[in-house]
Amino acid sequence: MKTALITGVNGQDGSYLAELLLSKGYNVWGTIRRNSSPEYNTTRVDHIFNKINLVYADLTDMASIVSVLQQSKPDEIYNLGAQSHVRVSFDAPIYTAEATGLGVLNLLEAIRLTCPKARVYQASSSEMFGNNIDEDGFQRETTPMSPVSPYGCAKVFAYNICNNYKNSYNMHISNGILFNHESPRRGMNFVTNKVVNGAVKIAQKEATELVLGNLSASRDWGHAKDYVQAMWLMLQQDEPDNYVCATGVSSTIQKFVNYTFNQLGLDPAKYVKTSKKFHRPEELEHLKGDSTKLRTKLGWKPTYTLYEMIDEMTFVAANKDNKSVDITKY
Ligand code: NAP
Ligand code: F7E
Repeated sequence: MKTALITGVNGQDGSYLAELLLSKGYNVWGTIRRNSSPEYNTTRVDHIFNKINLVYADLTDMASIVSVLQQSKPDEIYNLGAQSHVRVSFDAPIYTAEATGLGVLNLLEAIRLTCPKARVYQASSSEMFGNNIDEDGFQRETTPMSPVSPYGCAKVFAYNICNNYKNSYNMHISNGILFNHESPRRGMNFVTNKVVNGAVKIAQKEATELVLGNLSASRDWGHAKDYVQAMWLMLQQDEPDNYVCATGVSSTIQKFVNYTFNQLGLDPAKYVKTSKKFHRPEELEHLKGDSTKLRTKLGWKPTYTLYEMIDEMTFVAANKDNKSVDITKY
């Protein structure tokens, strides 16, 4: 039986990855952080709470990372922990750099000192490309990186230090350069789940409008369930490598909004407003990923279309008790 450690196990991806690894017979460990409302510490993993080992640890606290590595003795480490919100990274840039950037160096040093043979997955991001686009309209592993947010800058540092540790110390470290991926478990302050939950609330007559930011940006959205498969595949290879994971299909936020509202029988023009409050100081306008390397070398392919994913997110939003969530706050 293999042992895996997932940092940020109570995040969107951490929870799907934990399910996947349990289904493959892994002994799963995961890190969580202290929250002043403890009922929110494990919300995404409550259904598998008794099947995984949960430990308090923080990437900014190297002693806690060494401790969890010593306890779990992992064969595979999936580093998903991060301050992952791009807009928030402008509000808290130093913390973002510490957790999302330097935190990775803390982790790598701790691994090098305690379990250097473990295989490591680093959650890299399409946000690292910034506004660079290849001539054919795609971003891929070779596209230059010029990030346009503190989050993107921190991820570039993490990406580079992972490559540096791989080459310097012969460690098995792979970067997955993942494009946006969503699900019913997506945080409500990311645009997809904000739109879905906002539209459902309007359809259920609990809200009268939805206020968004830039509607002209486009994103390549996949489903988190498909993307955690790619993470696992990367660590099953004899050689570590870096891979883009994306659907290759890009849509604007406006198109996402139109489809979601129309499916609920609503005219978005009547309800959707925009505010500068939700714009970023610098915007990443277009993302569309070419994942040929991942598809041809590792046999990965997405199973969800964007519209199937929106339908699933809408179904879940419409069938839960949404009343406590005031999405106008995000
Ligand atoms: P998420 O839902 O925001 O989850 C992030 C997790 O990291 C949470 O469990 C969070 O804990 C934890 N965390 C935050 N700060 C931490 C720290 N200092 N030390 C340890 N853990 C910390 O993000 P996600 O969507 O699952 O994404 C997973 C990873 O992939 C992240 O690294 C993200 O940057 C990266 N990524 C995501 C996407 C995407 O589209 N989803 C695309 C590319 C890359 P709390 O709940 O306590 O805050
Ligand atoms: O924004 C626009 C916004 O916050 C998507 C993270 O997982 O993916 C994610 O980062 C787009 C942007 O995701 C609102 O300006 C309009 O153009 O859902 P988002 P993101 O910034 O792309 C990357 C790959 C990651 O690595 C990150 O961790 O939507 N937008 N109106 C809005 N965005 C938000 N959040 N809220 C709005 O009201």
